[in-house]
Amino acid sequence: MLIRRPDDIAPSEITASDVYRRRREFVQAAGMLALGAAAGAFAGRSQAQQGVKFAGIAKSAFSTSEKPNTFKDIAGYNNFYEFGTDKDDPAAYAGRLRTRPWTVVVEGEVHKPRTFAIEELLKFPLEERIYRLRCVEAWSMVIPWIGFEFNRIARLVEPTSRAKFVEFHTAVQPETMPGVRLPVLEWPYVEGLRIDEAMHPLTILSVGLYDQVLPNQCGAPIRLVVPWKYGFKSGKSIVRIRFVEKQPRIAWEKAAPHEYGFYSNVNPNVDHPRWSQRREKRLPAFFANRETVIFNGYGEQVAKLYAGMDLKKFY
Ligand SMILES: Nc1nc2c(c(=O)[nH]1)N[C@H]1C(S)=C(S)[C@@H](COP(=O)(O)O)O[C@H]1N2
Ligand SMILES: [Mo]
Repeated sequence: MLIRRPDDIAPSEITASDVYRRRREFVQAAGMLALGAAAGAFAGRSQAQQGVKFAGIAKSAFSTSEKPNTFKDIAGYNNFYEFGTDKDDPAAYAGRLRTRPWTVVVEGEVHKPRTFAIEELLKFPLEERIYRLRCVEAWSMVIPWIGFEFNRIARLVEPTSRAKFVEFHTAVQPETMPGVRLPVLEWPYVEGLRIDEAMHPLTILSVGLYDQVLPNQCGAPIRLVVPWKYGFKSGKSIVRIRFVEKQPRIAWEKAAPHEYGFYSNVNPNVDHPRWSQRREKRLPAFFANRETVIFNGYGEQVAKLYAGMDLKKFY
């Protein structure tokens, strides 16, 4: 979801060579990192977790019965701008992400701030949650996540009465992420939820998919998943969670405030300024011929969170 896509920018504003140059800058940045990675030992270490398997994961009643996409689809077509803006950049470059040691700081308006090592988080009772994921760009997938409800963390840190929102800060590793050298978004990528949205049982932190640890390109070692909202609300590679009083300004809102709002609930009745949200392309399909459902089909569980709110205004 580039702020403006080449096809709707007048040729007078941007030339093919600009696009080519930006792409080349990115590839150069990535190439420089590859040399660094080959020279240092960290490349091997960073990949040590990839492919590690889980066993005996409980099934969740919150799963959809729709057929999940293949592992190849899910791990081969990604948005993770820290590794580049093309759909295949994350799979190509995120192998270098260092996922150990990894901690998640939980702080702000809480009685018991705490730093969790990823090893502790992996000991939470994990379940499989098969969810639809609908990107604001109008493609969708069905993904069998492994994870736990975010509210488990919240209960341990005990939010104060002033905690009205939750911020999710994602990792910035300039030495492994070629994308953060370019001003595509403000880094770190910060996302946020209202506290009742965060505490909702459908909101999970995911640590795996299918039977293995999250592939780096999907947000290893831990990422948020909020299935009734557009995909960009689901921040990847989370390092910091802050309970706050004021509604945060999120990464895409800062980049393009007329296009992306804080709530970003999936809604076929509220078009993106540059495209319709009526339909979606369910990968690997080529055409957007599937009707998009309000709240991505989770309305029965979540519509009550927005009772009395004008969803056209709070988009
Ligand atoms: N840190 C970070 N998180 C991110 C993004 C990103 O660029 N950086 N992209 C978002 C978008 S736009 C989508 S659609 C989902 C995609 O998740 P997936 O690649 O696992 O399907 O991740 C979201 N989380
Ligand atoms: Mo997205």
